Amino acid sequence: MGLRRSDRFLAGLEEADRVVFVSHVHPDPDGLGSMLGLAHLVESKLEIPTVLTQDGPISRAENKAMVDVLHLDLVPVEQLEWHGHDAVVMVDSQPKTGRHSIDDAIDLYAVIDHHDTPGELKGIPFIDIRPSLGATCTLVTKYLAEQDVDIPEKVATALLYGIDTEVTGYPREATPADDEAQAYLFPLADKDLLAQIKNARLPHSHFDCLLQALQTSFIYDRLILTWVDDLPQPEQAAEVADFMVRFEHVDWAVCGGIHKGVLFLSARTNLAHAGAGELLRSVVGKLGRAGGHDRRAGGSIKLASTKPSAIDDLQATLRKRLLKKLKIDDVRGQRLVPLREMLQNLQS
Ligand SMILES: [Mn+2]
Repeated sequence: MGLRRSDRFLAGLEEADRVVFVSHVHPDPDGLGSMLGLAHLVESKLEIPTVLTQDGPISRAENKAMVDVLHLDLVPVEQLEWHGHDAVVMVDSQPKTGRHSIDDAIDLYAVIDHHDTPGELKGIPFIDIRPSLGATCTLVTKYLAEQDVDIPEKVATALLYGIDTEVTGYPREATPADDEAQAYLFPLADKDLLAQIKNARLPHSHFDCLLQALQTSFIYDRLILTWVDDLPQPEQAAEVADFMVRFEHVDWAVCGGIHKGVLFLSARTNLAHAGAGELLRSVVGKLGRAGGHDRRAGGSIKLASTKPSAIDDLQATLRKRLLKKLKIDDVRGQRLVPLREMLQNLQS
């Protein structure tokens, strides 16, 4: 019988003194859950110490709640003291995709991911990338099941939430493997903690941002495009796009917003096989970076200037490219909420 992938993954780690897990910036539940699950696998099977890192701030309310409620122990990646015999495992992302702040010179032992966006993988001993899967946590759950490792409540809860957040849209970006993993984890997870995470309390800024988003949304045929001046946190662009794509008259929602001198973009579609990641990547082009999945994509552009006129120009460029890619005529957009209604609301 041939070696299973989880056997090969573990075999390559036997000589390591420590296994360091890294993921992408703006850590999300799939990345956090995958790190936690693999760390549990390594500790159970090899008894080698592990470190979970955090790349940049965790900003979305639910993600912060996940870290608090599950007491995740994360070391800021910039504070980590690297040792010679560290084995470094990257999850839910690929090297040199502009999504990490770790030094590109650090050698990786493994990349375990499910993104369409290709990274630089040359020389990496262990690679398991399955873009068909809804979540990296699904792949990690398979490893744990294959190795017959008991999954503690905390780990099961994190993995289940990681998968849950990746397969919520419609049409679902899930395979039977994602459903199997969820069914496997469900009895093991703490459902109360899960509910606490999903219903995390939201800051005032969240509602300010939503109001602005409603007031600045324009419809172009099957696309709704939203610009937000001040994103309270980068991931709110995705939250806005998730909200807007449910509008019954559109197939695509794109939201762009600015946070600390960077324009963050998020795209969502309700069309199957839309290649959203690749579409956004070609819209952004050399202006910045972008990528993602079939129906969900994200990107960012460092602003050369934060002058309103420069931002207007950039938005116009992106809008033109987007409309062209989606084969929509570049005509004046229609406001989601007409100005007249906004004024009436203010007066009532
Ligand atoms: Mn993921």
